Amino acid sequence: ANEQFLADYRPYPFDLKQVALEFDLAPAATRVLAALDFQPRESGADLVLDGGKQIKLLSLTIDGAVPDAAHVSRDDETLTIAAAALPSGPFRLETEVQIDPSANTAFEGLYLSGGMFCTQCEAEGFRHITFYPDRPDVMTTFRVLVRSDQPVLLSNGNPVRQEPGLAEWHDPWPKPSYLFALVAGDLVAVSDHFTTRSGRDVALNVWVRPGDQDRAGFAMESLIKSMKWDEDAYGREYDLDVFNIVAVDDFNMGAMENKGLNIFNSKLVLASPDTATDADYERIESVIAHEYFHNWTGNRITCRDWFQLCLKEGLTVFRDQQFTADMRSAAVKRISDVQSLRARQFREDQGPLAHPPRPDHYEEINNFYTATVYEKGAEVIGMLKRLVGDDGYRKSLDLYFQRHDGDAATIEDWLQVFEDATGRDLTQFKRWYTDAGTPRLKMAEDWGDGRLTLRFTQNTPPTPGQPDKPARVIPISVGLIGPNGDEVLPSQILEMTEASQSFSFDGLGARPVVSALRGFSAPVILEREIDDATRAFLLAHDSDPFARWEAGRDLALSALLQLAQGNMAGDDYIAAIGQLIADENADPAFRALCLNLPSEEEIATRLSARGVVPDPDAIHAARTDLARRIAETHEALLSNLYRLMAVPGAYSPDADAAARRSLRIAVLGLLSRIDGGDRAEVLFGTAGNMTERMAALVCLIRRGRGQTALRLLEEEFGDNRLVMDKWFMIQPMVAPVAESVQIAQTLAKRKDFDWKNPNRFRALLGGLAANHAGFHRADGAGYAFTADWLMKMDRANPQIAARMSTAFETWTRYDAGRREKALAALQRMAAMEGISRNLREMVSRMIA
Ligand code: HT7
Ligand code: ZN
Repeated sequence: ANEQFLADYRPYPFDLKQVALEFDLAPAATRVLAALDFQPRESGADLVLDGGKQIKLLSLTIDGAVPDAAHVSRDDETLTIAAAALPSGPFRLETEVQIDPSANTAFEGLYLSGGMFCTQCEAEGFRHITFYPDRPDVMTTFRVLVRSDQPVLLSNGNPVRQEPGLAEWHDPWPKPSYLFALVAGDLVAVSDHFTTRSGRDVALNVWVRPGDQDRAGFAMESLIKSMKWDEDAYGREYDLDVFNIVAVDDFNMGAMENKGLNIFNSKLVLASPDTATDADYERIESVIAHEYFHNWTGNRITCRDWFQLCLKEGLTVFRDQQFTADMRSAAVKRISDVQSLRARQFREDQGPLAHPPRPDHYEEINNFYTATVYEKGAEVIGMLKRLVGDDGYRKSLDLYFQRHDGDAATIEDWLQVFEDATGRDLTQFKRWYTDAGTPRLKMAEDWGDGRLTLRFTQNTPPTPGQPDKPARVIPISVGLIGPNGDEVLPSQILEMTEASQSFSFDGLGARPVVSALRGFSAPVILEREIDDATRAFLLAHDSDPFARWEAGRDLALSALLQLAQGNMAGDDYIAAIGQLIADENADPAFRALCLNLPSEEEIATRLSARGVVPDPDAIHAARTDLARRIAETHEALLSNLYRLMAVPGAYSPDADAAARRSLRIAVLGLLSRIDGGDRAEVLFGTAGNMTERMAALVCLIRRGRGQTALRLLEEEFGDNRLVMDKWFMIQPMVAPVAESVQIAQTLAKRKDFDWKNPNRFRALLGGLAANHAGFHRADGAGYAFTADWLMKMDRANPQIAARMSTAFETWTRYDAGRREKALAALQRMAAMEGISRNLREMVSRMIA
């Protein structure tokens, strides 16, 4: 194993003063000339450069002279020049290498996507381009010359020269190699400009393939909003003359924040009403913002090493969440973020892949771009803000930018800034960064003589490598509601620091109802003794939208958990939800969130947290049954709402229209359980937007009536990759349990199942994995099918295979029969000859 440890960090023994690169682009034989100006920081150190074995070294000189061959050595991952061959002062290392972008199916380094050259260098892609100290704490300025017959030639920074067949770029901001980017292709731009608050005029371009221009306007609008927001909310201004965004079809993740040249998965740029859903639009807006915000939190201040990844990712996610909250509904955004945290991060934290936001060891860094690093990293910052207050947060961030601009920083630096700006001791708080696992927070109440006492105890179950968990600081936001529904104590933060701690409230007339963990003030699992009547009371009266939604959620879950274990339940929930449906004052998006039942995966997670082995088939049946009963009980109300929420006029992706559609779709989902799918069929045929057509399609497939709609969609959009990705995903995802694997198998045989394209692969395999009962089929067919494809993908693209292997991360919670089959699939992958480091690390952590 090639384990890396945080404790082994040593600074690089050379400063890199500047870099000049020259690219002669050719699909199978690209030449790269690199001139690196080094200055030794200590004497006697060998110069170790990262560089993969697929790089062909053509020449190497030091200050123009070829060193003695005995002083130059290579292994599979590095090139070393012995100290004996190096001058004691500054020197220039020049290399010429040849690489083959056309053979690069891993999409790391320089590769081809649809005939266009592009790069992906985070985390360690630059080492596939040339020999280099490929680590984030080596920062320098880059000058880049590109020769190619492609019409558009882009790199980081500002343009210096543009001629047919040649372009030169200079990036004045020192940066690590992971932020390097180059694009060469037949592209057209949607252009605009932005004037920064100090008056700098910035040219903005969103580059797409010819023909896609009319789907790039929303991305441009989102960019301009992001630039303005970062000035207003954080005082951060853009710092180059140009900001380029390029959309590419083959991309391992969502997008990449390369300095001045962001590269995006085309699904996060291209949108038109007939091809993209409201959720797509919202995601585009937030990812454009996320990558733009990295310019300060990631690029100007980067990470010292990859263990510090959450320094840039947690903070940038937190910032993009704030942005979306400001652009749309803050309450709805918070609820959706918590939903996705629970679905992805809590799931990770409760299984064999649990790790802290700042891990202290890894084998393959690409396996640590996780929900824990990103989403929990953002939650930790939210808690910090709650503890130091809005002013303290602003002061700390100002100090962070002032003190660390140009640095490769650490979590210690980050916390020190908060300590210095606010005077607070964050020693205990740091455990949120270093400890894995989701704390369980128990709350009990004592009442008497007008005094309410809340007794809290915290306990975090062991996670791999961390058996004992000391108590953490937990900010618990609490409000009290009187029996008539009025708030008797507005939200306040209780700061829990001990394993057990009590907080009292005096002078209360009547016993209030406690609204706890308002706004989801800490990423914990709250356990409290509460009956369904109190939950229904909170759902009706809580002034905190998150807590109100949570009460409804708990009510639904309480019913579903009973139903999944064969007991009758659900009447309280059905009655309470009826009141909410009828509440015309409530935001439609909020009502939609309350109407959507918890997913089967979430029900399974809750059951297993209570020590019950989840039965995927029973869970599926329970959820189907409850949805049908809601529809039967409230048919008249729902039908009325379905009509009322129709959005007249031309489609607009704005938050209000999207909110109405989201409620209408939630209602359709319920009504289609009892109308045989008739409304869905009408909507599919008449809707002028992809949001409603997709929602209708889901209902039709669920009713076994999806064939015509699927055929129509294929006829209309067969040559649109992004729509066809949806088409590939939805079928295995919504298919009845007994058919899901077979449907996936049939789809995988199609000519347009271009499996090397990450979006297409994720659509099909991710669609199946999202069908809880289908993936966890008792006969193990879901596991076997997935394992076969992961092994195939691993040979082409290890990053994608490893990421998708997380479908198995919950395998230990199921019954013995399923466990045996899942383990067999994992073992088959582990035994694969030539397995990548990426997949091997994931599989072995899951088996351990
Ligand atoms: N910082 C980036 C993370 C990333 C990535 C992006 C695309 C392809 C491969 C990648 N590896 C790591 C994206 C972000 O978080 O903003
Ligand atoms: Zn990011």
